[in-house]
Amino acid sequence: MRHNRRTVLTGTGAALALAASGASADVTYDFPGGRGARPTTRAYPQKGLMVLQRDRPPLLETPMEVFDKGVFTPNDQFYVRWHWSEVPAQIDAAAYRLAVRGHVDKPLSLSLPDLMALPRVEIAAVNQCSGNSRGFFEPRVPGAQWGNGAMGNARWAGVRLADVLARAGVKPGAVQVRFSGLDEPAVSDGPDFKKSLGIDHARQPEIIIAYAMNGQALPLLNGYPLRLVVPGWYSTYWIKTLSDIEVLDAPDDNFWMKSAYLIPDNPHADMKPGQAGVVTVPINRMPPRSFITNVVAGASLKAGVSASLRGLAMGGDCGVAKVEISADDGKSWQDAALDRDEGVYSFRRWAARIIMGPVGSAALLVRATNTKGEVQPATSNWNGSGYMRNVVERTPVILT
Ligand SMILES: Nc1nc2c(c(=O)[nH]1)N[C@H]1C(S)=C(S)[C@@H](COP(=O)(O)O)O[C@H]1N2
Ligand SMILES: [Mo]
Repeated sequence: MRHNRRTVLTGTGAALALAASGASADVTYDFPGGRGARPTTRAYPQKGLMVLQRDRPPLLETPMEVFDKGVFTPNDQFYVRWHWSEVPAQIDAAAYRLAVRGHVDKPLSLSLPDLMALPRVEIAAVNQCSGNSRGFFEPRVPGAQWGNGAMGNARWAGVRLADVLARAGVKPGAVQVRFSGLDEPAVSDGPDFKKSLGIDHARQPEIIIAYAMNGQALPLLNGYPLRLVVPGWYSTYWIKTLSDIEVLDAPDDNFWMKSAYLIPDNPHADMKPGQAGVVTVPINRMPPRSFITNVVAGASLKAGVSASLRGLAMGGDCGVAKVEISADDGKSWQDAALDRDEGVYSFRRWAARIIMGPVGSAALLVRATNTKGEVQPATSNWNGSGYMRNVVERTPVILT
């Protein structure tokens, strides 16, 4: 089912020109081994100031200071990631159809009004790229060298995937549901971007086909008019410009499930560089993470007095139970106060006052524990694809 495909985003042309002119670095990530300088851009449609990671396809990162402003990430600074450069440039909403087909009783072709006639549900959820924070891995790994801004939190509104599947009538023997959108491979033999979820997972009530994000239609670059939202799971499954849902009666062995987005099959997706015989599985649920958002690396703070810290935490695929901070590089920990709970899949804001140590260099740490009792590790995981980075974040500061 292919329709509504157009190319060349007007704004992308402008961004290409900016990149080609060799725009100077506007942000510098503290990546091991350097190479962290990046330009910022305002050249993309429906987007404000973004960090430009790549222009074709557009990979735009949310500047870190945005995360200090609120628990939800504004649509115009929400990060953007596509695999193929032929991204949909305009959508004819009146002609848009979502196909539901495969191992079903009654294949469907749903217009946007058809879809919106189903019960509306809302859920706050973190959308995080599997490769978020990849630039911090040591040794360095190939792939987009993201800082920590390939994540965002939004209130998504739409309809339950389960309701749509029920309308089509899933036949006995279904094992997975496969999703794809309007974007196309740049080369004709490239594999179309498709991802699948197990049938039982696909029927969970939190999985929605979203038509709104923070109370507005999705920005085109974030998947207008429809995207899948899979709360608690990495965003590789959150298919944008969702146009095709296919119920499968055999496991999906397409490239993006069988060969890409695989992680070592252990709780932290961890392995040693060069390690042989590592068993892999498709990436799936997210672990807890937390960040200090009001102090940047290298900042000067006053020694011996208390300082206010605040930031964000996420539980992964469950809620945040606890956030702790340390002003002495992890020797002692203190609980932070958790802000309003927007739902288990949302970011959770936290705040604390903590006494700074004596004059000199120091490190501020933050760690989250989720409601399953999982806590962030003191040392980072590592894997060759740079997925699922997780470690207690450390912010070096100078006390004066
Ligand atoms: N149609 C389509 N959906 C997609 C992708 C894509 O390339 N095409 N990339 C996925 C990946 S890997 C990520 S990280 C998220 C990024 O979502 P965002 O651009 O809205 O932040 O989209 C997901 N959905
Ligand atoms: Mo991603």
